[in-house]
Amino acid sequence: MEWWKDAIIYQIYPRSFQDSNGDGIGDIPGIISRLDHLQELEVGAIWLSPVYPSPNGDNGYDISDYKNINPEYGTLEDMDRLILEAKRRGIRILMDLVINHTSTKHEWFEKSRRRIEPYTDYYYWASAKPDGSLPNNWTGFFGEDCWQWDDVRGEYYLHLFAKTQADLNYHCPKVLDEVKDVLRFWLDRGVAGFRCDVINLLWKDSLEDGENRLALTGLEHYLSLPETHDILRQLRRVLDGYKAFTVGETVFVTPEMARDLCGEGRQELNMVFSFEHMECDQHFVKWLKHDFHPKAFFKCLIKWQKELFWNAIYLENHDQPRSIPRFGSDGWWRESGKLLATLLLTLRGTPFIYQGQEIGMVDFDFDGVDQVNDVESRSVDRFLTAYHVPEALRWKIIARTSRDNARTPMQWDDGPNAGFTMADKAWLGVNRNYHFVNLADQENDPDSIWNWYKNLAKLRREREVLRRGDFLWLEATHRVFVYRRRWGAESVTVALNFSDRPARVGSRGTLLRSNYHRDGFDGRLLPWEAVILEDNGI
Ligand code: TEU
Ligand code: CA
Repeated sequence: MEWWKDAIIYQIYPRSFQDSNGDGIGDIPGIISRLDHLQELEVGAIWLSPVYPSPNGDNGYDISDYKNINPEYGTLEDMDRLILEAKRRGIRILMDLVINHTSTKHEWFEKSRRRIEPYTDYYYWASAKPDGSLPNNWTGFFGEDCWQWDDVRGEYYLHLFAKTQADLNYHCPKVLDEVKDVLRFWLDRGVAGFRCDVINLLWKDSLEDGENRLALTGLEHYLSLPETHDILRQLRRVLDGYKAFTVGETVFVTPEMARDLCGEGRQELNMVFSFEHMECDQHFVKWLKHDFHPKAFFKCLIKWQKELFWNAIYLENHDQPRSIPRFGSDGWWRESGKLLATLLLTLRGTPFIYQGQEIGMVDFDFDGVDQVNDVESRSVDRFLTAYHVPEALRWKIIARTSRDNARTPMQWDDGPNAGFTMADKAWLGVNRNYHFVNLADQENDPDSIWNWYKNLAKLRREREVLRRGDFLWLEATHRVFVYRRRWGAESVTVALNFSDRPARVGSRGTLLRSNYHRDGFDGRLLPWEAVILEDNGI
């Protein structure tokens, strides 16, 4: 079986993981110094959010040089050392491949805006409509329009994300050649594969107006088009030479679209990050949240478990608020943190753990928007201000949805700045709760969230059924989720109580794990209890 079907993958947001030189910014030597932590968690691969040179308009998702390392994070030699040191611990490195757009500081863009060949058409350039309005009516992912005027070129360029992130034009064949070159550059250095940023948006079929939508007008002109599939198959040919792995970040995909992107035999991606389960607590757009209803969440997970043979499983990443306040309960922090760990590590697919999740880190404790760095949050704040939304409401919306909730520095111990940096101040506020949410404390506590993650990682390694077994749901009510994994003669049932009240389930079996101290299981679950049962005689 492919390594990635057995592995747990860990996502690092380098800026916030570990600072080694006291400038308040996480870096590659810092990551190297923490590899033992990841080895203890039995991590098989690390997905590194972007470490390339970048003016940090979107913290690395705006790349200005694909073949180098951001000096804030280190050097190419540091990167080589990371690859080597990780390998010594059985850990592979996955790079973030951001090829829908580049930074407007990239040399390609600088040349394109001056019409220097062969770069002239590397981006989507267009002039205003005859009436002087923007080239089309599309709207961008960060809540604002997606055309920016460039004085040098005398035209507008397309940016689906921030205005410093110009979309690459794959109608120009040279662009794909450049990307293939980038792949080879990193694969030759020993990386094992890539997480591919917004990879289902690459191809724009035309720049015509889109049908008006509440959000993302224009979507039908670029969402998972056939030419994007062609591009992915071409990239696969390069990747195959290295037996490399890819997971695509794919927005707005249905299970059907996902199967076309990562189904066996498609020769495109190995798996995708789908978003549907992350959208079940929102109306239309992520800024309009409603209460979390576990049942809708379970139904969505079941649908994806059934419809896709294999996929990426995740509850957190650098774009989403933390999972405990969102799907669990602050009041039952430890129990619900362990319950969510149980869900993540017992569904079928490759689990992704996001830094800090393994110690139950929660959302930021900022007081106002001036403490927020996230380009998306700032854009949304401008948008809401333009619509005269009062400040208190704006802050409420942003505090609940900001991507910075997941980007505060990793909480290693209860020393200054949680052991993240020796500087007086970290680049982004450290959560004051680090005095009681930190790794060092949890290492000494057998009942900690950290030890629960370790314990389940071990169970997953020991029990093939948890990795390869098929998935069958047994109960999905407004608060209880029960499912079975089966592999040959092995059968294991997982029962989860997503509520502050005791619950009953129909399943029985020999207790393998509970996030409470108990000897046997009679069908009664305590608040936020998670149990794993060995099924007898099925
Ligand atoms: O994210 C793409 C994406 O669609 C969202 O998750 C996005 O962060 C936003 O919340 C949409 O409302 C990827 C990266 O993960 C993200 O960090 C980048 O900002 C984005 O692409 C642009 O590269
Ligand atoms: Ca540093």
